[in-house]
Amino acid sequence: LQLSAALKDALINDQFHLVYQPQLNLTDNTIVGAEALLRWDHPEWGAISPAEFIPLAEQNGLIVKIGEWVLQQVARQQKQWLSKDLPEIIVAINISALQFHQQNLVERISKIVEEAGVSPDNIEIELTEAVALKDPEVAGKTIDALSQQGFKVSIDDFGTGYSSMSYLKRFAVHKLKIDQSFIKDIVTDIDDQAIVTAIIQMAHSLHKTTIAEGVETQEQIEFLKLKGCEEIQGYWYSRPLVTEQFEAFLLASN
Ligand code: G
Ligand code: G
Ligand code: MN
Ligand code: NA
Repeated sequence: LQLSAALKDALINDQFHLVYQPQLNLTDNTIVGAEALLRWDHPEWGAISPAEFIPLAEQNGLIVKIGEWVLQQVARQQKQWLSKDLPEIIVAINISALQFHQQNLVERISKIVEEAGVSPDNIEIELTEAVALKDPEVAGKTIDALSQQGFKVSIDDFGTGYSSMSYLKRFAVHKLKIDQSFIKDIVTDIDDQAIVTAIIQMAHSLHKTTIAEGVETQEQIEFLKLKGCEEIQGYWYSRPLVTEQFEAFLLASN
């Protein structure tokens, strides 16, 4: 309860910041994008994990304001990077269930991006399978509307939800993010190998790309390359970085 109450002050008192985890294209070894991840530094309690506070923010409804703050930060950041002549990249943000199912979501986030003066083309919206499938008909319309506005849409933690494969065919989803639980033991576990191979093949049949999450070793990369996975994200390439570090990373990788 204390934590939930403190969340209300966190936005006002500027206790949130974003870190950016770079994403690598395996085909040409260039940086393609980054995932923006939220961090909360409480003045007394220190760093609190989003795994802990996001569910609370979902419960008390603050996640909508927080999610809009995240998008605004990302869009402003991209505008700044462009004016500094840094390479243009796609930044992915996580959208929670409550925010996704909000009325006028598409208008609201389009407005935030427009006000920042950037194009939706460089913003990727990550939805979990649970979010996308809660009400597939409604979700499908929202996904298609986002896509029509120019946003990219990806399915996060793919493979962990109850996926009905038919929705993937119908929705304007661009990318599947293969959950890190399947990647962890991929070099030795033949079941994980089978699952990841199937996900990549299915994604390709449906004209979608794949990114593997939680990649930590070169051996994992070799397997993923062999199977045609396009992109990776994980500690092997980079941990999530604060803005200044990320800018340096961006410059160094070009
Ligand atoms: O970055 P980290 O591993 O600590 O993130 C833990 C969890 O919190 C992940 O599931 C991640 O998707 C989620 N998360 C991180 N940042 C955000 C955010 O800005 N919004 C939402 N809704 N979830 C986030
Ligand atoms: O649920 P989502 O995929 O949005 O969460 C991503 C989370 O995974 C972040 O909290 C991030 O810190 C974490 N993460 C990113 N790369 C790695 C990795 O290589 N290994 C592990 N164990 N965690 C990672
Ligand atoms: Mn994510
Ligand atoms: Na994930």
